[in-house]
Amino acid sequence: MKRIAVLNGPNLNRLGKREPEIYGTQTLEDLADGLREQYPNIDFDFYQSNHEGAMIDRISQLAESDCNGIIFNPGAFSHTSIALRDAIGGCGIDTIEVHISNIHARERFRHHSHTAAVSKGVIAGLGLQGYSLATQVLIG
Ligand code: CA2
Repeated sequence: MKRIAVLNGPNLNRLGKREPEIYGTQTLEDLADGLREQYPNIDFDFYQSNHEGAMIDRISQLAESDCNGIIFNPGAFSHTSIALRDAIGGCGIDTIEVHISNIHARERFRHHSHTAAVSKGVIAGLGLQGYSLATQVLIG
């Protein structure tokens, strides 16, 4: 069975609770339920943290595991964190970066992602469907 880690960064624990016009009405729990229902043969490992160091620790643990792929929404850390870029770049696991909103259609400071450059690909602006498409790509 393939194992895919789904990592969500800061403030994404609030998904579905505020700003529905940008991020929709579904919660992280809905995301997990939907992926598990759509891909019953995949062992998903969900993790969310508001802390940069905790995310780096998690990626480091995954690097030592049998994880087959990472779906990563680093949230605002995408635009700021060279440390997360180094963690993803050095983990040896295919990673697809997902943004729920279209970061390129938003404020200029969201247009650049440090982590995108070390990812296999990036999906932005397709809502939670982006996580499903990323799964499809990772399971090949
Ligand atoms: O579009 C995305 O997925 C983002 O990664 C979301 C981040 C944002 O900083 C990135 O630029 C783009 C923010 C996530 C905050 O999510 C909330 C959801 C509901 C209520 C409050 C925050």
